[in-house]
Amino acid sequence: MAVPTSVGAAVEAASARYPLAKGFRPSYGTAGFRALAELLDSTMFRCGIMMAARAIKASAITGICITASHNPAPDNGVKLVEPSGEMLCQEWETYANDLANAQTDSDLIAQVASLLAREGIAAPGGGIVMIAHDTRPSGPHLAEAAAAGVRCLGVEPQMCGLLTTPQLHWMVMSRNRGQPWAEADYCAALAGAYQQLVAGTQPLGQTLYMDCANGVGAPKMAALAQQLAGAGLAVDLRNTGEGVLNGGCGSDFLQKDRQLPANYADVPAGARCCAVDGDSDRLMYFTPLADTPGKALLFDGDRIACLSAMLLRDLISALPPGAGDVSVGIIQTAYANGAASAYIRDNLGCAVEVTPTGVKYLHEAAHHYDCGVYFEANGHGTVLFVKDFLARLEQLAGESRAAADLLALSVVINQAVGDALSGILLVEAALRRRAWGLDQWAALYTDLPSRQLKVTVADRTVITTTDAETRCASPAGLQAAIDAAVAPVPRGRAFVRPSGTEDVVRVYAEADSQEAADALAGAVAKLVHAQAGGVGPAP
Ligand code: NG1
Ligand code: ZN
Repeated sequence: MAVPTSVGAAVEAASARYPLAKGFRPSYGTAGFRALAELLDSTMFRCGIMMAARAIKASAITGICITASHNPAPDNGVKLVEPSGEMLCQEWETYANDLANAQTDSDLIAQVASLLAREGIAAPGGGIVMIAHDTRPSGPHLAEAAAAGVRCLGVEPQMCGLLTTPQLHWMVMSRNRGQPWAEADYCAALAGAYQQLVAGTQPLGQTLYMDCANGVGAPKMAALAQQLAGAGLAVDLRNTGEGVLNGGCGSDFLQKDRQLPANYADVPAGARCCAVDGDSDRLMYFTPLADTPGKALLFDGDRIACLSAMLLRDLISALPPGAGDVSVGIIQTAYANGAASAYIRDNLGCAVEVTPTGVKYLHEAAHHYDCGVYFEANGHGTVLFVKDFLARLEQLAGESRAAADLLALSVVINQAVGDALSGILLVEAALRRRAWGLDQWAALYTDLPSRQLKVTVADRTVITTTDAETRCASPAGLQAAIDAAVAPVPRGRAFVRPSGTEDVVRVYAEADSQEAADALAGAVAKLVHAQAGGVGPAP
């Protein structure tokens, strides 16, 4: 397989500047590649080559976002954007791994040749790759490495600078659809649709305290908030970059520690607060607890899913008969709290579907419904509308406020990927339309106490799972042992799976009391350590 001479020469010339770090074996995980930033030059360069090929193949625009999301500041990573604005399709993940792991320049050229041949790409050129990064100091340099890769295929890299991950996805989606796609268009579209959704309702009246995780969400929410002036949404931005990215703040910190983030000491108990992660694709709401200072009551992705489903149900039930049947599905992972799943099934009467962890699976499943709501418990998710349903709504929008509002909802909530900024507008609109405070939202159901633990093992791939990761297929005997540990625990549930983003096995347990959940998680962690090659002392 011969690679076009110009491509081979360009790869060879540029690759020397972005060598594979010694001993580094990148692996495309749950959401792209992630590692210490200093290891990633070659990975970015090679992702640039691949996303250029993806753009040529589709005669369209693709995207590369340099971010390690909620990971610590010294890490970085990459999220890759399809022409549709969605995450890279799974068939191309293999190319990403093959390219990223090529050991020498000639291996790399051979891998590029093989990709081009398999995809039937005969000539370089065509398409655009949009490249953005989050606030990590390593971002601009790694974006340049990606751009160098893009140029090897004669494709134009477009440097977009600082963006949230979902903004880049939205821009790629909109641009390929021939719609206004600039960052200012994003703000205008979201703000305009939000105003439609809340028209005629009273502002909630209190300030929303937003923890920006010291990341890109801070400047981007500030820009969006300007467009929202007059819409009755007052936002007080905290952790806007003065501290460490994702350090002692952000949605991941809140979910894990259920502690108030840094710089919230003055925020009154009961106040409406939210937190995003380093690249603003995860969202948690929370409030300072009055009786346990320093602690927060969380409104996680499950609860956001419930609120979204309620808003959808309200609007769909108000549609005129011409709208026909509308299917609504809620997609969750095994990490969804059992109380949330029960509430959705029993009280909202919506279908609940469980997929493996990773938004790519949830996103795909959400396409099975006219309206597919998906949220991971960690706050990553969105609401997808199928095209045919949107077309029906457009026909009805002139005569039906509910149809117009559903259309507005499809604009407020990012149709490309989970988006914390658009999620904030969704939650705010849903609460405001019901004139609800956090109390009513909290009262929907009570979370079952849960506990997550990590176990380090020599090789986490010895653990394989089935049934959307709820059961362990190997090592033999582990699932039977977990079943035995769960059986006596009232409302007990537990599962284990290898992480796709960290070199650990994750353990999840829930039960009817915190003590029981902690004990069950501890017991299951011990089983994993004993039966799957635990490293270091037993948990
Ligand atoms: P892993 O490390 O595969 O569990 C974590 C999250 C996912 C997802 C990815 C990508 C949990 C338990 N897992 O994946 O939900 O968000 O990171 O960021 O929260
Ligand atoms: Zn993120």
